[in-house]
Amino acid sequence: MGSTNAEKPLSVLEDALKGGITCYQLREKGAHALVGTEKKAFAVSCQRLCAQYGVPFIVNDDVDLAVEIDADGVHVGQDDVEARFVRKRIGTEKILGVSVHTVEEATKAIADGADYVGMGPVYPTMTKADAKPVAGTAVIEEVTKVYPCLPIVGIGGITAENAEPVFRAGASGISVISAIASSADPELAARRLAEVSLKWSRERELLR
Ligand code: 3NM
Repeated sequence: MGSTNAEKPLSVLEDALKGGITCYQLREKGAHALVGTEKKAFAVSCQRLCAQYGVPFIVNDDVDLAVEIDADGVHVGQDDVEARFVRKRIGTEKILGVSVHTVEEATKAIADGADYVGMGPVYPTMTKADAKPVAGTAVIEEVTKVYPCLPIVGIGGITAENAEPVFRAGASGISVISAIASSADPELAARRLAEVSLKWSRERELLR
């Protein structure tokens, strides 16, 4: 059997870092997910790599692990431990991200102390088995109108080619898995995504 990207996640991460990703979230889920000491060792390896590139390292869902290894932040979904408890646990210096799908959930996330919200799936995705129905960009636009200063990161099926409407709707960033991890050239894929993202952050500055 040939080596696939899925078998070399650390080298994919390093390529992505070289390509210019600005934040990394460890999301160790699914049938073959690492657990226990293996998960911790892998997390620490990812954390060290991110530190070398000055990129924040965030842990999805596993608050105990994040605290244990002193990660830069935690991201939780609506079905995970409540964001306000996470904020209490990690303190004010760490990054807290919350997945939201409505203005009401965004309101609660802000009250709970979220630094940013993740919104998706914007487009169809094969990556998350229990993803909600495709939401498009309308709800990002809606949340942006109510909370113009809230950083929103779009997720779900996003590529460099279809990212523009996500930024147009008001997202400050995009979050991807397969666009980088399933690419034949993860560094180039990350570079293209970083370029699109940079273009839009400049555009936003000009609109201010
Ligand atoms: N969360 P890809 S969609 C992890 O809608 C995740 O909250 C989603 O992977 C959400 O970039 C998703 O490969 C999968 O589509 C994103």
